[in-house]
This record gives sequence, C-alpha cells and structure tokens, in this order.
Amino acid sequence: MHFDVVTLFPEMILDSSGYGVTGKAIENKVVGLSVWNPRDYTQDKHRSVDDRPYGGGPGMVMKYQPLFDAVNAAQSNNKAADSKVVYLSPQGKQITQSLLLDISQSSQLILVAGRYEGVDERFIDSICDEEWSLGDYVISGGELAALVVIDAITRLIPGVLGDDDSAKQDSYMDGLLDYPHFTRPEQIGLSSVPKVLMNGNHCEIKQWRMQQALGRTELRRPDLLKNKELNAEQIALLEEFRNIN
Ligand code: 9D3
Repeated sequence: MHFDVVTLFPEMILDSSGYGVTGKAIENKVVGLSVWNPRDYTQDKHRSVDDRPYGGGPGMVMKYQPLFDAVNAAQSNNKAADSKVVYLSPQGKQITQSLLLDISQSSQLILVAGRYEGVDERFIDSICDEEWSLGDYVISGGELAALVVIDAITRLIPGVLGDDDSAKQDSYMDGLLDYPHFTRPEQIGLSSVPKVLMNGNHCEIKQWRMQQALGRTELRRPDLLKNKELNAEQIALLEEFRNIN
C-alpha cells in the first residue's frame, strides 16, 4: 500500500507517522508514504491555496486548482492500477473497520486533508472517489483523520503485526469489545485479580474472557451485538453473565 496525503501541513503527517506500527511498516517498506502540498502547485505569486466563499459567510474555501494538481501529481508519481482518492470531511461516510479492510486491498490511497471551511465542491465531484468522516464531532482539519486512516489500514496489512501481537486476536472475538486485562501485582488495595485467571486452566480462562467480552458488549454497546450471530455456547455464557451481574 502506498499512502499519499495532500495537505497544507505535510510535517504534521511526516512527524507523526514515524512511530510504532506505522513507523516500522514504513521503515520495512511494507507501506509507502508521500505528502503533497497544494501550495507547491499554486500558480499566482502569492501562492494562494484558499479564497472567500461565493455567497458570502465566514471562513475560507480551499481553491480547486492547487488541490487538483496536487492529487494529479500523486497519481502520476505512482500509476497504481487500483488507486482511490478519499476526501476527509465531516460530510463523509463514517469510517468503520470493514470499510478500511476493504480499502486495504488497494495499492494506492490518496488522502486529501482539508483546512478552513473545506474545499471547492467541484474538486470533490471531479476527482474524489469517496468522502470519509471520523464521526460526529468537529476537528480543525483532515490531517488527524488521515493519520487515523493510515494507522488503522497499516495494521491490517499482512505481515505488519507480529503473530503474537495482542491486536491479532482469534477471529471469534471479532465485533465484540475486549475482555478486562490484569497484570501484577495480584492485589491493589481491596481489588484482586479474578481467581479464574490465576488457576492455569486455559479452557476456563478462555470461556471467562468470552463471557466478559459478551457481557461488556451487551452493557456498553448493545448495537454491536445486534449485528452479530452468537453460537449456542456464547448465548449460554451471556445468559449466565446477566444472572451474575
Ligand atoms: C465549525 C466549522 N463547521 C461549520 C458548520 C464546518 C467544518 C469545517 C471544517 C467542520 C470541520 C471542519 C474540519 N474537519 C475536517 O476536516 C474533518 C473531520 C471532522 O471535523 N470531523 C470528523 N471527521 C473529519 S474528517 C475531516
């Protein structure tokens, strides 16, 4: 996967992507990352990337031409067969794990980070394939969203996470919240580690963790359970959780 980020703040992307899983993946050349600054594609002497909105109102709008030429440069640089252009904005479709898993099969993802009030609508119409949002809250620009997308997709690329990585859990946990975790010391004030985790019975531990995952998902995110098919054992574990708690 090659990521291209079109942004007025390229350092924000480059400075943040060097850490952890994404940093390692870039180092190992499992993913590529390039940044493209619309300001470098301006043609006027003031290098203007924004202008006042037609119709009036507050704020500024990013101009069509510098954005379009920056995306074109990213496309020409790569010539990948399956390349997608995604504009990150509050008007977009909310990002989900399955959306990201889908797009992680592509060979090039061009992420456009907006600033100010957003971009000229004709830029979206002419060259963007999709419009994505992080969710229903306001942030100041698309760069943090681009970093979220890069991180989440990089983790999905085969070979990026080690086999023993905690993020690579059994698929039967998919779509559920995580079970609670404990490490030393065994006692903190009046609070002890659940006895079942101390007895070395791995079958019992596995069952308890599944039960906790199911119960917590029902309590905190019942919407997630509605889209999940539970097997007979899971239904029994959840029923027992309801009775205990
Ligand atoms: C306060 C300004 N808003 C007036 C209704 C519009 C607005 C414009 C630009 C709100 C946010 C932004 C900048 N946001 C993003 O670029 C963005 C974003 C977000 O704000 N929330 C969730 N996902 C995303 S992805 C990109």
